[in-house]
Amino acid sequence: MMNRRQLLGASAGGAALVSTAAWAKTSNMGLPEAALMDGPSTQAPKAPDTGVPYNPVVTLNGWTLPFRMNNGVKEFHLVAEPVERELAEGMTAYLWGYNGQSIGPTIEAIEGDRVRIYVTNKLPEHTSVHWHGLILPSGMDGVGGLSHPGIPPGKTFVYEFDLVKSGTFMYHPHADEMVQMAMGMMGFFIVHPKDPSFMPVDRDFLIMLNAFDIDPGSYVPKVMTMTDFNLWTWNSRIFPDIDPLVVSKNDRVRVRVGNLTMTNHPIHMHGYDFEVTCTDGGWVRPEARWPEVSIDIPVGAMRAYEFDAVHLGDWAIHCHKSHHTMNAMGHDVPTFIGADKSALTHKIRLVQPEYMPMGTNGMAEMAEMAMPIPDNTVPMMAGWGPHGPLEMGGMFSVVKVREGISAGDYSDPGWYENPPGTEAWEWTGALPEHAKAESPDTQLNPANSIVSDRG
Ligand SMILES: [Cu+2]
Repeated sequence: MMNRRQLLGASAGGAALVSTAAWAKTSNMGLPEAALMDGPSTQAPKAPDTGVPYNPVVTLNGWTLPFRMNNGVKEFHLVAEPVERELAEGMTAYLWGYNGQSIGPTIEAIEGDRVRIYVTNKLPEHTSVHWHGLILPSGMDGVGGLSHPGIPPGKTFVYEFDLVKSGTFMYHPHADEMVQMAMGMMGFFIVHPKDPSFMPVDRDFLIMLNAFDIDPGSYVPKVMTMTDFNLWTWNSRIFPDIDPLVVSKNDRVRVRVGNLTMTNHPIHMHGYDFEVTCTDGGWVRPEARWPEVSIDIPVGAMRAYEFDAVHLGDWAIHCHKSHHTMNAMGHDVPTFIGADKSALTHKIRLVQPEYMPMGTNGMAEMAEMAMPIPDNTVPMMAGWGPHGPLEMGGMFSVVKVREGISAGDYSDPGWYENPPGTEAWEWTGALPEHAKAESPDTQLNPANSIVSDRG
């Protein structure tokens, strides 16, 4: 079993596993230690020190739950509790999660393992844990009131079952589900094949799609929201603070994506075509796979895809619903494209001299503007790349494929430098008549050409 010190040594980022005296006490009474994570940085994968070898998964901005062996049973301890999660630098949310964070820690085990999972409820209401996609006895399925009574506040229940198949699964409450999932309670459950030669990969990334509705300046999600969320997150984290997917050239890479929001998300990755190789129902047989560059992740489902990382570069990976790559301030804003707001701006400035009209030439100016924003929120589209603003937020990250990255190294290699002659350049020669604009202003605003009285 890995002890706390070994885990600290294995962690990659600034965050560290911490433990509390309270848990040391319960540990003496026979429960496994309930590890706690205090920050949002991606933790280095945990290579197994027992059983058959497997290549551990990497939970972006997350971590893997330690376990102990007890007479051949793999024991874990989840604690359902209120947590503070940094969604991005400058924005913290008061969520519910597991073991100190939302999303909860990833559970990793091996096909054929028997697992015993202690679940302690430190929430103010009952909860349960449903093991999504796993084949198990009915009474272990975690539907509060159906499989077993809800776990009352302050109590610990024990789930125990055999992992009869490998694959990509998740866990979440099945008790006051609307509230508990809107508050951030969810995690991955990855079961590695007992045959290490079955579909091995070099890098195995986990992304859980989730969403919150948190007003700028506030901290607690509005749990009644059904569709109109304003923060679209991966593993309870938003771009530009979602860590990159760091890959060494020629690695075989798997990306596993789960969706616990109320809408589908077409996940699009640039630079590659890939094949869907696994769903939460199991592995896809080779003859049943087909090529894609976007994969729609339905609500309450998981998809894993694989590719060989042969193309060097910085490749965007994002949800293709463009509103899902925006942060909180991108909503409820009227469209002004082509509108002449100069007269209105003049009037507003008489009473509000700092007023800035926005959106006339599109909204990209929002990304560059250093506009004051309320406490505890983030700009609508924020990330900066090597060539300027990315104008992205929410569900976006970058796959960084480089030569010679060591196995197990997930540290950010910085921006890719395009080799000479391989980057789009500015044409400075003559233009055909139709392509010429009278001035940059009319070029940007077709509507201006029909506004005859523009000043
Ligand atoms: Cu989306």
